[in-house]
Amino acid sequence: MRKDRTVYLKDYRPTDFIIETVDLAFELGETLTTVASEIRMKRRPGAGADAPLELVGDGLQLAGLALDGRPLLPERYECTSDHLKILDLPAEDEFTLTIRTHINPTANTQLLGLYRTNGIYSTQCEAEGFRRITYFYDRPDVLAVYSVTIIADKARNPLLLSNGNLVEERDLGDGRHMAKWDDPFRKPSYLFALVAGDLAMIEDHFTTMSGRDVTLRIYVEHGKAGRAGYAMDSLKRSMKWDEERFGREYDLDIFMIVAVSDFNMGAMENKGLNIFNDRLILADPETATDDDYARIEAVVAHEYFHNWTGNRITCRDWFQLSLKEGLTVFREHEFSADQRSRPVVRVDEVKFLRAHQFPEDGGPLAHPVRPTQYLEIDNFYTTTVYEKGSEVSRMIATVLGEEGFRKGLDLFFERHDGGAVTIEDYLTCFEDATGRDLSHFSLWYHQAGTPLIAASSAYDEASGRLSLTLSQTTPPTPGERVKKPLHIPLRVGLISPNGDDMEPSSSSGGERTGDVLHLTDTEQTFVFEGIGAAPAISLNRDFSAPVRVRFDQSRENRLRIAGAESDLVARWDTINALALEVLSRATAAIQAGDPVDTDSELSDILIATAEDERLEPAFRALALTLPSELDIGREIASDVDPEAIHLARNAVFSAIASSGRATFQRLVESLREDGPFSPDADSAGRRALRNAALAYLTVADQSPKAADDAYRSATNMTDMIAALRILAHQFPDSTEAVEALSNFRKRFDGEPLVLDKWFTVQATIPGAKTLDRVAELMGDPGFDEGNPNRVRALVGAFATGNPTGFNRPDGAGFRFFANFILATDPRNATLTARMMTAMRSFEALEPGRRKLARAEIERIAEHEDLSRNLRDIVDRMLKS
Ligand code: B3K
Ligand code: ZN
Repeated sequence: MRKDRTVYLKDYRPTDFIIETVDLAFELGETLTTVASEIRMKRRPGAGADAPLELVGDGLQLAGLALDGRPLLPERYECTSDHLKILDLPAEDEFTLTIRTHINPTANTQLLGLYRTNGIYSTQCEAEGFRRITYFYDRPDVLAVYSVTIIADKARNPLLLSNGNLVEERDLGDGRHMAKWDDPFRKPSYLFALVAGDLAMIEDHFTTMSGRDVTLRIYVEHGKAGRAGYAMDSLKRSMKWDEERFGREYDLDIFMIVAVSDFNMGAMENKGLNIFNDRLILADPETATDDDYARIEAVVAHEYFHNWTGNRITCRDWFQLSLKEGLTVFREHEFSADQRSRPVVRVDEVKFLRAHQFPEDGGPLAHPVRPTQYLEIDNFYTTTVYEKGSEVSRMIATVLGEEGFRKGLDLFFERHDGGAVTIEDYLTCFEDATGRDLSHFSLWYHQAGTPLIAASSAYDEASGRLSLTLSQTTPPTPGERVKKPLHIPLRVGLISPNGDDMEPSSSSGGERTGDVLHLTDTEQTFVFEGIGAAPAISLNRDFSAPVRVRFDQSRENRLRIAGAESDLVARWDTINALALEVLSRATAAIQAGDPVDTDSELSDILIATAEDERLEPAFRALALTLPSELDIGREIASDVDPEAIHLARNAVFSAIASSGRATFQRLVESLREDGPFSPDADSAGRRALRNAALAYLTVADQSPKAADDAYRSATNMTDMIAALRILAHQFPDSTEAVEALSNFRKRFDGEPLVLDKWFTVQATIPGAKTLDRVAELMGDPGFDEGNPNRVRALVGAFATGNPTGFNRPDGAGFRFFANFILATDPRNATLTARMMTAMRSFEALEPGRRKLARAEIERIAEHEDLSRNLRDIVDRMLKS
């Protein structure tokens, strides 16, 4: 029997001892690092006088233990690699505990705790990595002031970094040197960081709103400093924006970012010393795409914003994770919207939420934004906690209005600075600041599942009255069958026959604030008076609530929204929904062996939108981009046949390509890149539109020529990879594709981040043959199975971005993937557990594939020695 280690929210209780200060001393050695941790602590008033001190470890080796400087006798403590229990501690007085541990950073392939790869020592402690360094109260509600001394060989590690301010630096005369860092801000252990090694650096400065000078440094591999400029620029803009928008000022004298190449996720907000995956720092026009630039800007901002939402105010326990992550994603989204085009940024967020969070919420891994139990907290860094959590904060802002939201957040910062708090504490601030009762609203944090809103309307011309009936249901999720109605703020637009917005003279049936309808019951009918003509009704403008909407409005009304809606998010959404309908119907026709109706009305809207110069290019590109095969699969939702979807999408795509050929050619020619590259959003939008048109043009011509020309003449990575993708995906066997792929490989040899794009382009070539290619690419000298970026770019992209290849009807894709997961799990469990979620929607597949997929998941589950991370995911996937 495996031991059940499930952690429950209801079991939360504070620690028996309070930690005041922690002095850490690291003697860095590649295979043997000694950590001395001197913890000043005292018994918490009210804790039992004889309660023992219980600290956690993970795979540790104890090398010494002393109380107030005197070694502890073995009968006073119990110690295993993951537990240290000390008895007979003073009832009242303060005492100092000194713990020495031995760790091996080179053997640490999990990339959690302190690890050394590529000659660089770095750390990742969130959520539970600090316990891989020393025995500690490794939980977010234990806040302490840290000082860190690092000793290491000077030639190999000229750089010694930790949190806070550098207070001492000294040569030790024996080839080693030391540095001491003090962080004056109390923090939890998950925000601890250390970096040592030899890196290049760029430096800049920022003057805060109160006039303090902050030194900004970004450390990268030697030779890459020229690619850190955009990240630095993003950092300065983030600092400024947070002052202006939320009144938040930076608090230390120095802010550092280190880019490392082996990193399990995107980045980490350690106090004063952010550590980043290098793909989210390094960018120049020749190696990074517009999407890379946008991601870098967003993640640099996100980690910086954590300094207030996460670091100054942290979580009481990990169940509150969305308190920092949801809110910080919301701040990041608002930043991106202010830096770029607001509607385009919002559409991208909606696409992401639907592609990742909705399936999570509708599948076996569904959980509330604030879960109540977990087996492995690392598996809860999910799109539900992050992105849905952000949408919940956005809805609070919609319910309270911008001013009310700001007041509530100001109160949150004032009241809880320096604290470790809960989501209830967060909500109470908004209630106290505005007087609004959010108790019903708070259900968004506790109930899982994506609500479905069904709408119907009736208009009476004689009275000018419009009735809109809205009902809500939330499908059952694991462990929660019965759902309650939520408070859903829905923005609504009424659009007149000539395309203008219509204002009702009055309304009834429920609360309405401006254009927001507050749906709070299972069913409500809102009645609007003074409506002069039959309106088209645009529901959930700006995607004001993370819900699905079913509204069988006339096609005529929907075309009106698609052509004239002033809210561009809703306009895009309607165009996208029309496309999804056509594509789903086409798929059914393919399955039935019937002719496909490619729908000329859809082509007309797409082409007209692409041509409409009143709209910004980035929006036109979004409208022109057909839903992906994965999007169509999610729309169909059950008995999904990826092959039929692929054929259907190609048929519709070709029809649009032929009817719009002239438009596409014009766009490709007129949007040709001239002048020096600029990563700004407008320029990126033009490139996006041109590349979307290029994909259609090559299909219309049934020739790779235009893409081949584009590949050869590309002057930046965005255009180059777009052309390469068209060649490889649409003409995989052409000489042009083969040559371009080999040219790209040679040209970017020694550029791992660029080769990742080359891996991904090939891993996502549709069709059964791609599996062999993926297996072969794992032997490419540029592939490294120990590097998470490489693994995600090749194997991850195959599993998540290649529906026909991965879901091969013979199950070979699943088998290959399961073998890979089993082989990689012992090396890096965070990575395998995360990758495994690629199969979470297997129940939606048609019966043949579903059975094969299940068999592979079961084969994984049968292994006794899976990591806890992977065990948790596969068991939950099979349980429902
Ligand atoms: N807080 C980190 C994520 C840590 C993930 C641990 N498994 C990055 C972020 O969300 O900003
Ligand atoms: Zn975050």
